[in-house]
Amino acid sequence: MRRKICLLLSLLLCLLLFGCAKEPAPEAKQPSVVVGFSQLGAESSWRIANTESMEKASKEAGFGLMMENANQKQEKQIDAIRSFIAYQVDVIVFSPIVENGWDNVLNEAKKAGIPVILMDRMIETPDESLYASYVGADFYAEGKKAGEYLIRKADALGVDHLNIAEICGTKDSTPMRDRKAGFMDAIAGDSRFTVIASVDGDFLRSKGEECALDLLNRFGKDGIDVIYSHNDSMTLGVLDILEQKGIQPGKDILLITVDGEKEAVDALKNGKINCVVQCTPKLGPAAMALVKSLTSGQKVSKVTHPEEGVFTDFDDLTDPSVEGF
Ligand code: GZL
Repeated sequence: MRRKICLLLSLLLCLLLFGCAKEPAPEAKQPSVVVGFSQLGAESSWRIANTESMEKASKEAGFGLMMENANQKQEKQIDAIRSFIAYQVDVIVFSPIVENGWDNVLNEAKKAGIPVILMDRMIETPDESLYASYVGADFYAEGKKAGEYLIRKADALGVDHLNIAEICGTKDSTPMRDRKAGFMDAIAGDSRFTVIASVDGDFLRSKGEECALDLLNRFGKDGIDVIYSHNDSMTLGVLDILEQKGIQPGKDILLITVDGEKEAVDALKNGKINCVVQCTPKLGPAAMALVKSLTSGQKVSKVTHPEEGVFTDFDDLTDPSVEGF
């Protein structure tokens, strides 16, 4: 009897040990392609929407995404690129916060055989082989659209002269350099316009407020007719200050801005902003299409610009196509 019980117990033990052994979990499917993405920060709604676009597009493409946020520090972007090289990602995508200072680290990526895609911002380099492609706005065209709007507005108002204050984005960044250049070239030679100041707002709403206070202290509300601001975040900061001072934005002082975020387009619809030049943050799909081409050994174009428009107070703002991101 004792033998039978022992036999039964051993049988039970075997069942417990081996019967419960599940099939080994299938290896979690590793992505076929891994992208190292160095994002420059989270300074504006535009930047946050851009990050979301990259995350969504990489997921839809089935690519792994290693993202590092540099919080507006170039050295952190350089460190992130070095970590992507060490990890041997398939492609590096990055938005250079400023145009200069990238050649060394991009040469390291080149030596490692990792292609680099510039997204949203350009670099200044004598060696164009350091990057495979640029996908992002034509900032010069955006600045020109802003200037061309102002000419049209001055014609419509029949004014003899307008004092313009410019609030600039991050110093030495591509959007700052080219939005300035496009705007100034558009209004150049028109004697109705005087640019009385160009101040640094670093694309931040808080600095937009500071710039507005500084400009009002220097020139008074009657000394400024137009504020041209390189992005909506700074413009919305300006708008808050003008209203606090009892100044009617869009009427006492014309506001021209770039990006096209919802809050700015809504302010345009409410007559508080006069012109919103579009700059789409939704670059993720185009960036991932470039990744796919590069990892399939296909040639890619050196520059890809998205379609972008402009909304102004001359438009039918009830049209559903007039909307922000
Ligand atoms: C433009 C982008 C700029 C946005 C700002 O493509 O680089 O940076 O205009 C953002 O809102 O901070």
